[in-house]
Amino acid sequence: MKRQKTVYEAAIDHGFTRRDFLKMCTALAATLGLEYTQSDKVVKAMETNTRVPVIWMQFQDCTGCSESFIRSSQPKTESVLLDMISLEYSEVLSAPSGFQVESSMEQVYKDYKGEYIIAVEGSIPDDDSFLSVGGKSAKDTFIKMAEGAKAIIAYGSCSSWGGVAAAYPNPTGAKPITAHVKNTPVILVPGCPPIAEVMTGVIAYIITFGKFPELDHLGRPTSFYRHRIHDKCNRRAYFDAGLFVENFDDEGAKQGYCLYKVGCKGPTTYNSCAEMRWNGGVSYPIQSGNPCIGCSEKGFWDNGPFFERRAKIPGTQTTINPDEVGLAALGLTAAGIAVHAAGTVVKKKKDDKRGEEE
Ligand code: FSX
Ligand code: SF4
Ligand code: F3S
Repeated sequence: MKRQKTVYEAAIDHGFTRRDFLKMCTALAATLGLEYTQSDKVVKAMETNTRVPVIWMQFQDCTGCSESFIRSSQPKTESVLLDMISLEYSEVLSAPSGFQVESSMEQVYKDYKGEYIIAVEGSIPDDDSFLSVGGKSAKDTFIKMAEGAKAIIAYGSCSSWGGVAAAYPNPTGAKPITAHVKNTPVILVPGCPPIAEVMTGVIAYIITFGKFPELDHLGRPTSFYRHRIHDKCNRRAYFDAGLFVENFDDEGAKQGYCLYKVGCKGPTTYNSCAEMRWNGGVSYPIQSGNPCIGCSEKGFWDNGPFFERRAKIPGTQTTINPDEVGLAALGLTAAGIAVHAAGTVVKKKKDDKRGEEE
């Protein structure tokens, strides 16, 4: 088996100083949710761990996941791509193309069997005639590469759940990649696309610690998917006060009121948008005036219609009625909060149940 450079060696080769390297490790420790004092763990790992060969496969997708990934601000994409991993195959980022790049995939399979990681975006069609890459069935290539991989990262809602291609009537018979994986561990990083820093954070964690971060019952990293958008939403005070946008151009919209009545799915969507935000922390859909459409949830394309108020929060049977909660604003504050709190308890129970059912 060929030896890859350590992350530290690669960083020095790419012109980093020791000081730059230590700074990178401290920042990375913060992204991984470690205490400042634990950054020496990251330094040690980066000095000894060799770069991991990565094969980035694309199936039925829109390339939005790659587009998101290359915009990561912490860890910076270039540091992930140049120092932590050795990206051996990517339709978007590899310099070679055609048979040349297809043969590098074959080479990785031979040289690093059991060691390489596969990152996947896109779903896989049941019928081979819908997708071939390099003249071969994409499904067969994936199955073979998956068997030789150490781990698989499913980036995006398409590879995690089926995504847009699997939306009704699912003409290609699209399935999530887990339908074709037998024994290799898979981590799901859903979102259409996922947040850049979540994407790089997950891969950085795996490379630093040589294992997956803690996963929830659906296989998603808990550190990024443990909260509903609604739990951390910047408009949440308006929900609790019963102040809602009724139409996109009304006074409530100008005031930044809650978007529940114009279809927000934040109450049933698990993702880090409200905490981490997008584009290096600048904003996220709700902050920018658009309801959450639940893009990280299973089957979200069919969970519509988008932008229409939901009679009740689906899948949870929560009995919160925004009109009743609205009474809180007229003086029934305590009662309103009680209604809401009860709703949240019900939601929590149902969520726990949801996990058992799925
Ligand atoms: Fe799917 Fe990735 Fe949506 Fe696109 O490629 S998760 S369609 S944003 O980006 O696979
Ligand atoms: Fe935020 Fe949507 Fe919840 Fe309103 S319903 S508080 S906009 S997540
Ligand atoms: Fe998607 Fe909702 Fe975040 S639509 S990007 S999960 S706010």
